[in-house]
Amino acid sequence: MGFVEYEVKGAYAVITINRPEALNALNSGVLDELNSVLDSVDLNTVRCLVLTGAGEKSFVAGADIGEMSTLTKAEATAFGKKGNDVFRKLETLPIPVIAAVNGFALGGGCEIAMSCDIRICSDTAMFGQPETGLGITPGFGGTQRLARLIGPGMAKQLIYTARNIKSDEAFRIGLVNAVYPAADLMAEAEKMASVIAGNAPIAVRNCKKAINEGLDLDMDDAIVLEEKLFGDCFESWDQKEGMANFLRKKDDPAKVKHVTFKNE
Ligand code: CO8
Repeated sequence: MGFVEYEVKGAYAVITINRPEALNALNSGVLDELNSVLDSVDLNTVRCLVLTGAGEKSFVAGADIGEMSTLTKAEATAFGKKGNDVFRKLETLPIPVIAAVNGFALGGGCEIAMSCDIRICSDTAMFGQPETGLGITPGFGGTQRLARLIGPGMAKQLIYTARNIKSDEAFRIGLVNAVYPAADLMAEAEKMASVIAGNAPIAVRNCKKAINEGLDLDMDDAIVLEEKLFGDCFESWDQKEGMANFLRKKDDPAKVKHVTFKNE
């Protein structure tokens, strides 16, 4: 493993794309390693992930333009599928993923951030889909996820103009949830990961599933999906103890305690 670092920090873990000499651009090697790292996450112990880029300048500056430049149509389609498969694995991982965008998030970099559940960024971050300036379309899900996240009108404007935007504009249009001074970004991301990891893991997973899968359904079916995932929580120790703890607190405030959820 050289292009992707994986560090477990208790109940959450940090994945770092580590190719700073190319601003963490995604070549086949990076995508293969990221795929392996995602497969290796121990979902019994790790309850949330943070994804970031190595170095101070870039999160991910896109797919590797050198590698793409000589591809045939068939090879380009296959490369697009390779990236899409990894990004979809990230998006559908049972546990939440926070993108800590610490610099350039261009092309495939913006697309991988959009495959995460939550995006926060440094005040130095820059987002964009520069592909039409390179003679291609976004190919790792950008046309789909950007339109879903910020609406088709704004997504079309950004993609057709290939204009990069700074962190304040990314915040204003809802592409990121929060902007922090660069020096504080990782601490803030890890603080959020720790909070998420402290909540009932089965409930958090079911929320992710309900939101992700429900968005592709009409409201009648989406509500049925939520009912099922809600009901499933009632087979968990975490639900029984979480609610019992609340009731104990009501009886006697001295009994206040933090529930250490068991993921069972
Ligand atoms: N691919 C390959 N190498 C890159 C990339 C990239 N996307 N971005 C930066 N690098 C390399 C540079 O070539 C340079 O390498 P070297 O030192 O060997 O010359 C090194 O990183 C540092 O980059 P710069 O010297 O350019 O740094 P600057 O600070 O001057 O500029 C920028 C930083 C503005 C980020 C600039 O590097 C840049 O514009 N990069 C390209 C950004 C871009 O266009 N990204 C989108 C790529 S297309 C894409 O992601 C499509 C995804 C879907 C693919 C589907 C395939 C079918």
